[in-house]
Amino acid sequence: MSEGISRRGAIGLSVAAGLAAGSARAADADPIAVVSTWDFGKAANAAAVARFQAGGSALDAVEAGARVPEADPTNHSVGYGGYPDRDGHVTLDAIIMDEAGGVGAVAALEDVVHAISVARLVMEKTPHTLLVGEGATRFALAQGMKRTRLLTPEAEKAWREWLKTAHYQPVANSENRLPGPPGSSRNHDTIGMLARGRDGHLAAACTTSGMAFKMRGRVGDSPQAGAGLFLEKGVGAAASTGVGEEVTRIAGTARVVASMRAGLSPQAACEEAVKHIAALRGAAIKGLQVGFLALGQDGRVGAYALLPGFTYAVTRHSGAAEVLPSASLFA
Ligand code: SD4
Repeated sequence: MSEGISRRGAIGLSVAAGLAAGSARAADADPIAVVSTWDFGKAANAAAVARFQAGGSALDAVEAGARVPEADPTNHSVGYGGYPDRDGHVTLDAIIMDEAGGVGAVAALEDVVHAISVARLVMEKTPHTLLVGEGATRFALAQGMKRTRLLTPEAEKAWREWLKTAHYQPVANSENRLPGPPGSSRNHDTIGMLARGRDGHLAAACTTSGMAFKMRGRVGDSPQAGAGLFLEKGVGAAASTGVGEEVTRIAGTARVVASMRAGLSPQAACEEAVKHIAALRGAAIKGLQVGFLALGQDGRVGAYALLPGFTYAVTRHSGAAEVLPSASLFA
């Protein structure tokens, strides 16, 4: 009997959801396809949307998008051209997630450019969710990926300059400090990317070389499910950027998604997580940046940061794109 009641309830709900989705579709013939962190997310989003338009899945789209900054030698905190750790090794962190609980990640990966593709292979070809260091590189090479020296002459020069003082201090919004024209940033950072197909299917990816001049072996939030990236079918997805330790402490993106599951909008969920970090850490986070970006199952977007300066790129299925400033807790 109770089974019958709940089944009727479920049918009622799905009809209501179907009607709501129908009117939302009519109101929005060109829904948001991809959102990603920072100004340079726009170029990555374009590649993701091209993949959607070619018939690719949301997972294909985020992989294609994340590969754009990975391959860009002028981008100093993702992939090729990333700034090294304090010992001069470029080490990459990446994660990809799908709706079926699929998670693949790599941490401290060396000598392979496309960490996001290695992460996808971890998800699809192994029984594991995360491979690190030498084992991750060996796996990537065994899967046919090319060995590449990731330390570019420019990144090596910056590292040698840094060695003179060896002062480690994360700089807020270094991602968007462009000495050249937009798109030629010297210090781009992590890309977190959340995609939603026209069919409503979600996928998410994050890839980074982490904090410049980090301790050897340091892994940030980015490749950790629930810290730098999280996705839950029927709820939405979230990505983070900034000082990864502050995100990891609170399982930041798992928290954002849990808030959305509890009924908060993507915007309110990002705000709640940022405020929680501030309340928890007080003076310890002075001058540090953390930003969250969220995409609801219904296509709504939220973003919020500790400090001004966090930006995110929003691209629709038609390819129409904009870069928006996130609101922040502190001025
Ligand atoms: C990390 N969260 O490794 C990354 C870095 C980042 O914007 O996102 N910077 O801590």
